[in-house]
Amino acid sequence: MNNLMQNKNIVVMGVANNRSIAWGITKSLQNAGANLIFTNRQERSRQKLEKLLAENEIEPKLIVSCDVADDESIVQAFREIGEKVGTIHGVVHSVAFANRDELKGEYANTSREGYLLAQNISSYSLVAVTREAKKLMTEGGGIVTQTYLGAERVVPNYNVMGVAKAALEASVRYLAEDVGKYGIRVNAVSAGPVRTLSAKGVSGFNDKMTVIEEKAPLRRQIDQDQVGDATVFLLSDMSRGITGDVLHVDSGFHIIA
Ligand code: NDP
Ligand code: N5H
Repeated sequence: MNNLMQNKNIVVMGVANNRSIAWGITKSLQNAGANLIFTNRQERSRQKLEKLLAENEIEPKLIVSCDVADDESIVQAFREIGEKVGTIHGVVHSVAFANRDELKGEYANTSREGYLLAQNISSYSLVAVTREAKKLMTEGGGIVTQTYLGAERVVPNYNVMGVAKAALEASVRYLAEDVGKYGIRVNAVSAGPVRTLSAKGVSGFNDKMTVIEEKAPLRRQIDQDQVGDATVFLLSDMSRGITGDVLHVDSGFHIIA
């Protein structure tokens, strides 16, 4: 246990099950003494989350429903958090979505609808969330989102999601400039491949895992806990001089040509 996040109210968005990156982050936040507030889209995820919290003896401050595709749902979720919790000190944005059939083959085949869907859920949502969260972050704090190397390089099959993550990373920089004057920092963690529900069944995932063990400087996979600890660092005062940045938690894979 460390006290990095003692007395800090942190909103975690995107726990679907025990494999979720947001669950790794939850465990790290709990270890750092944070008070936790959760948002879910699906009722099924809420039930999974409640079970996980009980099993791990974590007492959440609040769980609210939030569909990031819907502005009113985001406004309502943060309104409820404001009413029931008051000031918040951080947000973990760990949500993304693209049509599975557009996460393979040629990127040029992406439909207009599929392109906008990926941008909407995976990138624009951070803008809308930051706007609402900012109102409750009256003592400053941190916002951290999750990205992937496919934003910077062409990674086969990542396709429309790579373009959405590129927009997300650019958004991190523009948002960081907007909210820096209020003492709020915005950063992203760029994780290596982690076997989660989202990753299940997507083409080429296993190959990406194998190549990390072969080529990354650390020659080993990363896991949810490593992403969790790095995310807590970016939320905490330890990173008080860092904003608008992307921190790679990928065993160093991104530095290799
Ligand atoms: P999970 O499947 O565990 O989590 C994805 C989450 O996105 C789910 O909790 C889901 O909520 C949520 N979500 C999707 N659409 C919406 C919506 N409209 N409104 C609210 N929530 C929504 O997968 P991961 O943990 O892998 O993904 C988390 C983040 O990490 C994503 O941004 C992903 O791109 C990123 N990432 C993942 C990597 C990996 O290898 N797994 C690598 C690098 C980055 P619900 O369950 O309620 O549907
Ligand atoms: C190069 C790769 C492998 C290929 C691309 C994978 C991209 C995955 C990201 C998105 C988020 C996956 C996705 O939207 C799946 C959905 O179409 C279907 N799944 C669901 O609906 C489940 C039930 C719910 C919970 O999922 C969501 N998202 O709501 C990238 C990999 C090496 C790394 C990776 C997997 C990156 C990433 O961004 O997740």
